[in-house]
Parts: sequence; structure tokens; C-alpha cells
Amino acid sequence: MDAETTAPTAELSIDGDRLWADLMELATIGAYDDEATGLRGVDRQSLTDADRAGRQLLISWMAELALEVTIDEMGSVFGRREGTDPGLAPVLIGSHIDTVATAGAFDGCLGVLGGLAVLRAFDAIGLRTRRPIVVAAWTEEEGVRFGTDMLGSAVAAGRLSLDHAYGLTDAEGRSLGDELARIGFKGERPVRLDPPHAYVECHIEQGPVLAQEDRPIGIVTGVQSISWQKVTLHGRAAHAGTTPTELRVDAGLAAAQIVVEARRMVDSGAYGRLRATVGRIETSPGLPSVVPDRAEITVDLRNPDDEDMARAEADLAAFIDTLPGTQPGLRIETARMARTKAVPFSEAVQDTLEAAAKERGHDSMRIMSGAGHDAQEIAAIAPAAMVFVRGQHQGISHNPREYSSPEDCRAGIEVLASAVRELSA
Ligand code: HGY
Ligand code: MN
Ligand code: MN
Repeated sequence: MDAETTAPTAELSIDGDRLWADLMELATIGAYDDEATGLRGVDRQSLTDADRAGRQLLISWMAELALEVTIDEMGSVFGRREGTDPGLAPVLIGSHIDTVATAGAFDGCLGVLGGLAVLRAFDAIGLRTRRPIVVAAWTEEEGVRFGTDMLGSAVAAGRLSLDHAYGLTDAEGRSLGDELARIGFKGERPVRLDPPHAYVECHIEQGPVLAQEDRPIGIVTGVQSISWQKVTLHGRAAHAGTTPTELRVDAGLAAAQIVVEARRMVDSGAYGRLRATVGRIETSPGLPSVVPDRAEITVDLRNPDDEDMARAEADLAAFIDTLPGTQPGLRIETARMARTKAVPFSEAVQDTLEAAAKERGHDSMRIMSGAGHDAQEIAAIAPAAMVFVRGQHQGISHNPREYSSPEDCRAGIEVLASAVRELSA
């Protein structure tokens, strides 16, 4: 290797002020006044006009760094910094900039904007790497608009098909394929990703563990299994006053019974560290004097153990099957939205991240991810791992109170930078 490609010993310094400014600027896109917290929240759901604006801002920052920008068929955005050996598989840094409806400024965005901060630091010391480095922003990581999370990275890694993704629709019946075209992000780049040399992602922990253990950095060992399903219950509209209880077919009641059963299963301890969330409950016609004739709920189950998860899914399905017997005439349909098994991350990449944390003087610990991430999809085709950043307020996330300090954000990206320098040398 010629002198230019050896990593100069010069300290890689992350411009934390610029990183913070970028995070705060991106957070203004899709900002809203959140009543529950009194804070400015962020609602930048995938392929909305707000998401288009966020993508355009990201691309302008990639252009500032003279990255070669490409958009794939799923609308995922890639910024490539060439290596001295362009034929080598790149090191891929990624995350997402789409958000849930009640987001803060950090979920996903830290990993994408942090990737740009890493390249800015490389430029600042004239570091040329043998391997190309690519920063990716994956489409629809949250899955909250089109019903499947980690969607862009799952199609890139081949777990889900492009046609399946294009056909997914939002609550108004708009398809993902049409929305990509509408916002001008139905790209030419073939969506199937050539396996990168390695994939690293920096993300906020979104939980309380690092704060409880007083560690700024987590080296992520893997992601727990995820199961999303939609349950639609059909009852019979009837007068709330005149209809005797025994003549009712109350879809709302049955929906509530599923919510209570899911929590009972968690509390029973019979399914390991199961977590269950019914995030959406909608009844119709939704009027005070009408027994609901229809209800729709979503059930999100999480479990670090695949067998416990499978048992929980089977037992909840068996419980749901008993409900029509309790209200003759009740009909129930279930539809799979998303399902991923627990994914272990590459030990080698974890070790590289841990060594990087040590090199930068940051205390770290190994931690499993409670949330799903794009890294779990790319792990199917390349060695992948993540670095977590401590969250304040017990690591709350998917809430405008989500907050990590500028120091901790910078620490996470310093770790990312040192690991990427190692992986791309
Ligand atoms: O659902 C998740 O865990 C992630 O926020 N997409
Ligand atoms: Mn995320
Ligand atoms: Mn999220």
C-alpha cells in the first residue's frame, strides 16, 4: 500500500457541533407541536412530502462532500466516497431518516448524519482509504406507513421482493410504488445490494440500559425477534341502549380482550422476555350509542428467543380462535405485517467497534437491541454490527422526549469513525 493509503496517525476528530446542527436542522422538517409533551416532535413518515424534503437536505449534504449519490429502486439513498482501490467491496455505513409520527431528532438520523460526519473527518486529515465507503439512508425503516419495518434494507438484502414492497399500501390506500414515483425517489439503481465488506450502524439505544449502567456506548450483539400482525374483528352494529348483552356481537369488546390477553401472556413469564404492544385500536362506526361492528388492532410482539416467540404467537392465535365462541356471529381475520427472527451480529465487527471505543477512551458494554434496525437485514449478506449511544430520560424513544447529549452523540460517531477507518484501510 502506498503512503497515501496508510491511515495517518492524525487523530480523527468528529466535528460534534456540525453533527448536532445537522441533527437539529433535519428535525425541523416534519416538526410539529406535540401536545402530550409540550415539545417540538418530528413526524417525517416515509415517502411523505416531509420525507422528500429530508431526503433532499441529506443529498445536499452528500453533494457538499462530493459523494457520488445514487437512489435505488426502493428509494434508498447512497452516498459513495471512492477508495484508492475502487474495485474492492465498500464499507457501508447506514441507518434511516424516516420517522414515526411522534419522533424525536435522533432515531435513525444519528446514524446517517453521523456517517457524513465520519467522511468529513476523513477529509479533514486527508485520509484516503483503500475501500470505498458508502453512507446509506434506507427507505421505510420504521414501517409505520406501509406496515413492514426495515423495508428498504430487507428488499436490498433480498428477504422481501421489490414487487411485494411496491404493492404495500398506506391507510389511505396509496401504494409504496406510487408514492416513490410521486416524490421523485423511484431510483434507477438496482435494489439488490452487492454485499459490502462490512456494515456498521450507529443508533440511539432507545432504552434505559446504557444510562442505568452509566455507559455512553453500547456494542450491539444482535436484535431480538419481531412479530407484527393486524387483527380485524367483524361484529354487528346495534343500539347501545336497547340491545340486550346476550344479543350483542361486540367487535370492540373482542379487541379489548386480545389487548388484555397479550399483556397477561407477558406478565405470566411463560414466554421468556416477551414484550407485547397493541399500538393501534380502531373501532367503527366509533359512535357512543352504537355497538362496534368492526375493530382493527395491530399486535407487536418482541422476544430475544425465537422459540418463546413462536409459542407466544401460537398461544395468542389459539386465544383469538376462542373469541367467536364467546360471541356467536363474531368473525376475526388476522394478517401478517412483519416477521423477523432474532439476528446475531458479527463478532468480528463487534470486536472492531469495541476496540474503537477503547481507542477513543469511551466506556462500553455489550448489549442486545430491543428495537429492529436495518443492520439486522444487511447482516444476512455481510458482517454487520452496531454501536449504541446512551439515551436520557430512561432512553425514551418514539417520543419527542427522545434525547441523547451532544457529547454522547459525538462519542458514538467517534467510535464509528475509528471502526470504519479500520475496516476500510
Ligand atoms: O420497530 C422497530 O423496532 C424499529 O423502530 N423499526
Ligand atoms: Mn431507528
Ligand atoms: Mn424507530
